[in-house]
Amino acid sequence: MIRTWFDPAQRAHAPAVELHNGAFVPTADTQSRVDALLCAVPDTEAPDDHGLAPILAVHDAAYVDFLRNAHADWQAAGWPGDVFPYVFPIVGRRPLALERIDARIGAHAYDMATPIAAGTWDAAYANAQVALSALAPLLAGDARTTLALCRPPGHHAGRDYFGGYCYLNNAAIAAQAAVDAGRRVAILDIDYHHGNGTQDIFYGSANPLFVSIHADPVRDYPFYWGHADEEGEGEGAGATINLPLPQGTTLATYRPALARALAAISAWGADIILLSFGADTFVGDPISHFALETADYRLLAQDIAALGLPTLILMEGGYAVDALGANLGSLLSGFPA
Ligand code: OKP
Ligand code: ZN
Repeated sequence: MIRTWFDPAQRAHAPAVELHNGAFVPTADTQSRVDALLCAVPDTEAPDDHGLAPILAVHDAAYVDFLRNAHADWQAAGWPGDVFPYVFPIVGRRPLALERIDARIGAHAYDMATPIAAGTWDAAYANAQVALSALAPLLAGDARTTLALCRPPGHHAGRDYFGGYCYLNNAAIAAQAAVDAGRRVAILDIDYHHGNGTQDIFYGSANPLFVSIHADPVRDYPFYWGHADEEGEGEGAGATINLPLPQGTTLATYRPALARALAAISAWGADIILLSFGADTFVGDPISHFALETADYRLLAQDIAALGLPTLILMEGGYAVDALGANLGSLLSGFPA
């Protein structure tokens, strides 16, 4: 059995709607995703509290402060509903000492799909602790595979920004903790969407290695990151690898891309893998356009497990709620405990 961490506080994040193509629509990251994920695992463990320090090793302190207080600030301003930005400093973004919550939020937001609701901070904080707690037995050599049942996801969140349903970057927080423990870390991101936040956080770092297989951002969210020519910079040059694939991708196309990713991870000499797993590559996903089948996840897992490296699986996306448990279960069936 693969040890799994989860915290009920993750349910507290319950934004009502997101803005998409001109209309407010129900958010795709529903609370029902939590129940679907829990169906795939018989038991979960409550996380230990590792505090703010490992979060602040990745995220900007002013951003963390902003995130923690945003909903209270919004309510104090007298506005209803969840916290949404409406103005974005795409030119000249810099840390101005602005006062109003609606002024400050734009400097940390890059989309309008990611409202901050009453329980968002508690859920995001719990997620980070879940990720760190699931990492611990791998660092201690006490497990081969562990699972952090994160929700909301994390891989779109950067050092000081949120977007794509993500607020704190769980994979990046765990990766930095593993690097600080002296490990050579590979982050393998197989969510349908490019993990722009994770890439951005480590773009200038030689460790971790960041490898992502995702829908070509020429056609898919997050559009502005994840193109094949993004390879890292400075000390991180070559430590970012992007493998964009076309819409309609099935296992026949996906598996060779995974083989390339795994060969790169192996050649780089990783001693631990952090797998950002999104089940939104599933054929039935309502917001995505790949065509993997439930049984395919087991094969992908077996390919990854064949590297023989300790692996922390972190949950990212996956919005076909009825199939989410089965898809996660299929993936887990391909990993050793
Ligand atoms: C988060 B993760 C659909 C619009 C899609 C946001 C996608 C975020 C995906 N209503 N925009 O990578 O699964
Ligand atoms: Zn996704």
